[in-house]
Amino acid sequence: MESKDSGRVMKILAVGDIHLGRLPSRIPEDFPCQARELSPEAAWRRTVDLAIGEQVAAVLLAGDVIESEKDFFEGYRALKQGVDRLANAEVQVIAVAGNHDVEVLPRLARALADQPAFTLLGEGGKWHSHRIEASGEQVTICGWSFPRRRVSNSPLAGATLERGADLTLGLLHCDLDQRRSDYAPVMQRELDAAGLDGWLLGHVHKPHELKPDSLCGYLGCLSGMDPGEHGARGPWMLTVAGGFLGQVEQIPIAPLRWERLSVDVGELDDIGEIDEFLLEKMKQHDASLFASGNGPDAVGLRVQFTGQTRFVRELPQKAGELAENASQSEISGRHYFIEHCEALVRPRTDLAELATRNDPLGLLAGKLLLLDQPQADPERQALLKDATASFRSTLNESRWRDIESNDEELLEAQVIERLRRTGTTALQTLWAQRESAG
Ligand SMILES: [Mn+2]
Repeated sequence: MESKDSGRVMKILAVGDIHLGRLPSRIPEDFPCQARELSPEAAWRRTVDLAIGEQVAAVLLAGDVIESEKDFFEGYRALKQGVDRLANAEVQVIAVAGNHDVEVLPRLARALADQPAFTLLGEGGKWHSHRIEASGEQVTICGWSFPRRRVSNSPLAGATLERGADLTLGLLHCDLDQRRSDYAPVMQRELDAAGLDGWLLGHVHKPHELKPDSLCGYLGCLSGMDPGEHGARGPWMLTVAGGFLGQVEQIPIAPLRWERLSVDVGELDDIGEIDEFLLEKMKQHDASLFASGNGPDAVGLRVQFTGQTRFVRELPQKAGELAENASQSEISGRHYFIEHCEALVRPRTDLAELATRNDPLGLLAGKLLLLDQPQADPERQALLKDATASFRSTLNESRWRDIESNDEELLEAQVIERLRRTGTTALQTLWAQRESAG
């Protein structure tokens, strides 16, 4: 047995939004793993197992640990069970409250008042720090908790953070680089100016690619709850040696993973073999993702058929069937279901050739070709200008407004992506009609 002091390396496990009390959406009814086994609670149990198994000195929780006050009993029980197990294994738990658990986390802290292993940092919206010592290393954690559900000013405004002589990390639930937000808006330059050695953030569910040399960013949610939260999810293992951060690594232990798979069907010769063709691509994808182990129990897959094919007429219908049946398969002991499937394919005829036709198909092919023209092309510019104006008038989503105000390049990329998608779908339909007409 290794002792906690062996190797002179301190390990810390950092955990983003858990949302205990929530269940993942869109799991098929007859799926072998039920939503409960794929829940944030299951991911939290695995995180506790990992922390104990790896003998970490501390587990950091970056807020939104519990979904809401109405999940108090269930969420509270799951959190407390984990904290008790960690405490018994002499692992400290240091948490800040986010906008979802503004009341419930302080309540837990009071219930655990006799439990020195649990620390709620920054209660009442005041910065506090806490020192962890293990393996001859010292790390100071500076944290701030939401004092109420909505906070529209920066938690760093007017604050002076006291760093230790040792490695000092910030733990904060906030809305990074959003000037106007009710969820503790913070600008990157404020974090940079605070003089700490790194920042571990909660709130946004998509993790950043965190690196030890400039550690700053979102940990991401512990477990993806819907298809929008695709990609690897899990806690982050940090090692500290000689007063410096060593490794910073995401451990993808969430039991459920959402994935997107683009399948080029150009090589498909027989539409009757599409299921086998897709399964083969899924196996390749599985092998490339989970070669090193640590795979999830279940994968919800969003499939997109792409490429140039003879089966422009058949594939959209086939995609619809696959999605409607939530088709399931087992690969390397993992249960897959197809959450969504769509076809964005083109006929084998070149767009340039189609564009010479004097009909709607030719007109559409011409527009799609414009998207690939150089930026300076006046016709391309005119197309994008019209499309941007029409998207702006139809879309009133807040994310669209943010993009509009912040980033012209990103807006243009999104307009192009939308045009390509709607254009390709329309081309599919027109081509299929033409084929049906004989
Ligand atoms: Mn949040």
